[in-house]
Amino acid sequence: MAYAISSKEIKRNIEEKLNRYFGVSFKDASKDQLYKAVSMTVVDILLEEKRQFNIKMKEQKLKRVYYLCMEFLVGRSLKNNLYNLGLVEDYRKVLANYDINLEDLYEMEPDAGLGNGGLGRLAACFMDSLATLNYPAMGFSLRYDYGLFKQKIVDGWQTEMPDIWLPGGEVWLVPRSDRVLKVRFGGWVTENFEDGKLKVEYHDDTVVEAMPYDFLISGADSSTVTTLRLWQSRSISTFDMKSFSQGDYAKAMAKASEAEVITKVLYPSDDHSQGKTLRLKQQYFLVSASIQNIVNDHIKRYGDIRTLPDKAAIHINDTHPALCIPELMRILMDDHGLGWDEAWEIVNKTVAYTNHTVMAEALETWHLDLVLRTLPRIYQILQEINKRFMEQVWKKYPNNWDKAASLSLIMDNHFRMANLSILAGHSVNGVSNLHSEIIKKDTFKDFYEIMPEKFTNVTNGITHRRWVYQSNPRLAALLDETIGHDWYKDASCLKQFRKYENDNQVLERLLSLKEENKVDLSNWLKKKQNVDIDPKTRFDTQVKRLHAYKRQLLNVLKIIELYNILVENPNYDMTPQTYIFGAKAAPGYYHAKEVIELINYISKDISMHPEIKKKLNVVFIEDYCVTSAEKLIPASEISEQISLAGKEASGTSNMKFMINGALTFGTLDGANVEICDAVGRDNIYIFGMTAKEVNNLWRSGYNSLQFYNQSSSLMKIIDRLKKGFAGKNFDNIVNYLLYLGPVADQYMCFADFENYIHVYHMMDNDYRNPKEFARKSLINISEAGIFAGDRSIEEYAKNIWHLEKIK
Ligand code: 26W
Repeated sequence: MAYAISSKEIKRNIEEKLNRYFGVSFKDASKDQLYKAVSMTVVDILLEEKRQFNIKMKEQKLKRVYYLCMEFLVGRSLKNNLYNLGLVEDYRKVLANYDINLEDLYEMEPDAGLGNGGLGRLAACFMDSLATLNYPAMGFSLRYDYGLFKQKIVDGWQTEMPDIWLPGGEVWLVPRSDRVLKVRFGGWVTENFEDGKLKVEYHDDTVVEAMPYDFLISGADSSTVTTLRLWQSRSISTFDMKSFSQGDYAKAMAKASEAEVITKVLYPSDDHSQGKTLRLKQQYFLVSASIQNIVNDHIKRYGDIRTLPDKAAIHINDTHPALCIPELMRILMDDHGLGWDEAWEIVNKTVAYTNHTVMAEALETWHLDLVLRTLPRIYQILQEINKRFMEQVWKKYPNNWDKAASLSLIMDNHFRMANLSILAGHSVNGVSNLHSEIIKKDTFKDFYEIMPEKFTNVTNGITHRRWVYQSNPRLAALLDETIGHDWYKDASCLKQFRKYENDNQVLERLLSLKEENKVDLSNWLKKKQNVDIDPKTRFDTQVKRLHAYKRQLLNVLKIIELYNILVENPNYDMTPQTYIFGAKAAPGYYHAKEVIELINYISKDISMHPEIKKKLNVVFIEDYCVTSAEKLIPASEISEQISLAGKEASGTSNMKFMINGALTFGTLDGANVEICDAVGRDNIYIFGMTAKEVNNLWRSGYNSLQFYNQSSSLMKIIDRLKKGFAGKNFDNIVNYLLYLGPVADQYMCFADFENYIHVYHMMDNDYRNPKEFARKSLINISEAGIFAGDRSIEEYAKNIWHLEKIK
């Protein structure tokens, strides 16, 4: 049901915003002003819905989930909100009267890029599902001034520019100066007992203000609005007047900037915990403000802190917000006078944790000294948690130093945040079946042994409304025509599409709509990067963060193999194909940047050889982000998901491609395994080692030369890398691939290469039969329903958070 508002009102509302904020009429307004004015009217609608929602919440007194995450990769909001409110056509008509195209206004909006990749986009998809399914929920994160950097490719090399999103993104943020809180850092603490009660005093600490901004997220056809509260850090004493009067301007500003820097910028790395003070401050700032907020609200609503677990589920999305555990302990004990055991039980019943990575270097740890200096009270509490836990462990496993070492919250003078999260919470989940098994049997096996009841799985999901309905309107229309519109709210209905797997007309439609999407993508790319791609070629896409474990390099090896074949034999009979890459590398990740450079140089080399380009093209999409994903995915035919088995926790772009009818070309890793189960081996291209085989090979010793010496293809590829592309050689990458050493290929590209090429030829063969390929594509769409975020959220709500829907 659409939100009830007349065209007249819409027009009047926009006019009023234009007039009030920009002093212009429809006629004179710039596109940017129009985008902002239109967005402001949408925010007003959301605020009205929010008000109604608050009234219902007050009456129904339901338990809520509070979703804590350092990242929310929201992307654009105007289009999404208009769709969710059912107001697209109404707004379109009003604007058309003034010759304004709604699509042009969408393009004015900067992405809210407050996340690195999968983790952050998942959080954003989940907000959509929570609102759509009418679950009481609130998200908490930081209001970074700069989101994930903008990527500029300069002579093939990634450079980073600040992502200045706020001038255009600010319209979505509702400042809440009525809810400002304070967060303390540094100094030292004393503990005294007064009248048998613990009294903790802080000395020489620095107090920073947390100013909330509410990002309102609408549900699809639902009156529920989910608030994503973003905290901004501010100095309390903004200005040191004395220093200023004495002419010391830098000092006058110093205090303020020290506070403000906390939420200045998102850390651009998702592969490495670097142990930086500022990052620790960011994490504590988020959790301290959020937990205070949660506790204050609870006391206001229910009066008794002891009932917190009945009314609040606190979810920590990966370990980044894990300090909410000692922070909640601190508030319960120091501010509310609870004893340790009572406080610990409340924490345990309230907190749940999702793990999103098993990569050792990404599992966060914090140096004890750093925590002591930055958060002295939190340090004491963490030490106490560990002491009590270790006593239990020692009792259970007397003199077993191995168990003690693997379970302890402290190792090598570092707090281990994953161990803390598992111990303190009541639930730990992985994000795909395979990943959850690896967590139990390998990564955290000693925890699983003593607390198996905590471990569970919730396979990731995506919001199919944004990723199909909004971004692939042609496919959405075909689905509506064939199976009706129910799939929009219930993705399991997509199964009905399977009925058409032998319907020639529907298969034709699928093929032609993909072609039209490919033409759209080609035009967009021409405009964006002045690059030509031929929509008549096969579009084969790999878009994700650049990481050695995701093996973009393996894809490149395949491309070089094809390149070599074409150089040797220009008449080689081959399906014309375009390889599309999009990837940002962490700024300090040199190898990843070299892979980006290699892709760009291959692309350049090919553009100098038109006879090759006709059959084999490579493009690198600069600055891959949510908005470019929305254009790329509906136009893709092959989805490359080729991580080394056992390394990708789930993947979520694999689901987005699948539901848009692309066929997965991948390893048995993360959610690929479940995609394979859903569509059957005939409708997916699986290659490479299983996770078990990977472990065996690694343990027995991977020697790249063994594979190299047996493969003339690999030899030629290495020769080509040495010779170079467009005049540049890639010796570092040769060394990486060939030799075991500090920069050797621990992700074993060579071991999977032969099978990758073998399966490539099978896929290519199938592709030559368009009808058959379209049938496989249809089956992928039909079976994608289980990868809807709505399904994931129903599982979290039922099994982990124990929520009821708002009536
Ligand atoms: C401390 C640095 C850091 C920052 C971010 C370490 C790890 C992260 C994230 C947890 C990495 C991440 O985004 N993981 C991805 O999460 C997705 C959602 O569950 C999964 O689909 C991906 O497989 C996983 O890589």
